[in-house]
Amino acid sequence: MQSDDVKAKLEYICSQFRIEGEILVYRWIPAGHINTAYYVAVYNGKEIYQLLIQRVNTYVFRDPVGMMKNIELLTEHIRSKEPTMEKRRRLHFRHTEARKNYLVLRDGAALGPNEDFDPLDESIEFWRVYNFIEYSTSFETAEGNPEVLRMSGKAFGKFLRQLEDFEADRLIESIPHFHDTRYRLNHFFSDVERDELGRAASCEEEIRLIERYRDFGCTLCRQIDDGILPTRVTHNDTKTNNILFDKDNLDPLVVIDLDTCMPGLACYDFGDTIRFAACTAEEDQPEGMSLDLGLMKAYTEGYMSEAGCVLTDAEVDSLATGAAVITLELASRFLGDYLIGDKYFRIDYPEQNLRRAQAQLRLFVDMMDHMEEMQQIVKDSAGRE
Ligand code: ADP
Ligand code: GN1
Ligand code: MG
Repeated sequence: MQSDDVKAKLEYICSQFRIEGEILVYRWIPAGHINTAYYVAVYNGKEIYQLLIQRVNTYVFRDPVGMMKNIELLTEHIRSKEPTMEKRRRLHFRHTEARKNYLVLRDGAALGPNEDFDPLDESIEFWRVYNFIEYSTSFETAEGNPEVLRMSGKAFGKFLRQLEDFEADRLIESIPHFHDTRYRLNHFFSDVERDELGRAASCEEEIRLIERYRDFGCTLCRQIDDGILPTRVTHNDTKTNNILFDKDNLDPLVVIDLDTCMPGLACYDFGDTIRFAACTAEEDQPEGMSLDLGLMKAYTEGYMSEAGCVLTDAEVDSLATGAAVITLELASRFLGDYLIGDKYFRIDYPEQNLRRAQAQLRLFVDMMDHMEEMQQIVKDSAGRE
């Protein structure tokens, strides 16, 4: 889109959300692989409003209305735990005239409040608007800083605790089978079999590695089947760029990107931050990628200080395995997307999904090589016999 078109579209969206005034500044926020976010500052002659305006990816989220209902319920629940919470510690969604916390456009024009739409229709756009959290930062990598991990552990540990008493059946599954690793791996191998773009030959080594660990990848699914691991409301996308921290002192202000909150495993939430931030390279950088046990220790200590009182013994025992399994699962998702032509994850260059998969596989192998040390870190931080 041309920049004038973007500004005009953002202005139209603001008007639909009953936000009056002129847009002083706007900029695209390049973080995240799924949605498209803009920072927008609006001046109404008296005050400046800072907003986050986001287009939800409806190829990924096929029931965006149900997902927005989930987010409303979750943010209300979290607010009810801390009613005096300052504004910059909570997400507050704007509503349209029809009192919806989202806006659907078809060919650029607003749909009526009860008009149906097909999320896969390319003329459809699904938008939402919420408060931009000022003076905050988030981390694309932890830059080797254990404090970033410790504070992230606290943030996601507290998030788990705050949702402990939330009745999971009030939520829809915003992405069915999201962290069902057995399903993910089956899906991956059927994409390999179809090989619709003839790309499988260029990544045989990676496919073989995933095949070798296919059974290990199903470990936690079996533990759910056997009633060993409970499911609970989890975030399911616990990267450090999904926490907003105070710019000065790393105080975690708010956990964001609640799109994937639904019933899941605590160990996947734990493990996903380890995968993303307790490592030595970026997500698409296989060169030099390994696990950083020092950063993992900092995260585990922070996480346990908040979530330790909630987790069962079996959940504690599953944390280190969760890190390895979620890393393998994501490798299969990146590689699967590469095989089908990069339809799911946004890419900045042609082979990015392949490189992302290679980096995750390196990290996975390194985690498997250090599994005992990882388990020891969890044991020490949990302080349980
Ligand atoms: P995605 O699903 O694409 O990852 P996010 O909701 O995580 O989208 O938003 C992308 C990025 O935008 C975040 O990583 C964060 O840097 C920034 N961001 C999102 N929400 C806010 C907010 N309310 N205030 C400030 N920055 C935000
Ligand atoms: C996506 O949207 P974002 O960038 O926070 C993905 C996660 C992956 C992650 C890998 C809805 O998260 O599952 O772990 O990329 N989100 C969705 O970086 O699929
Ligand atoms: Mg995000």
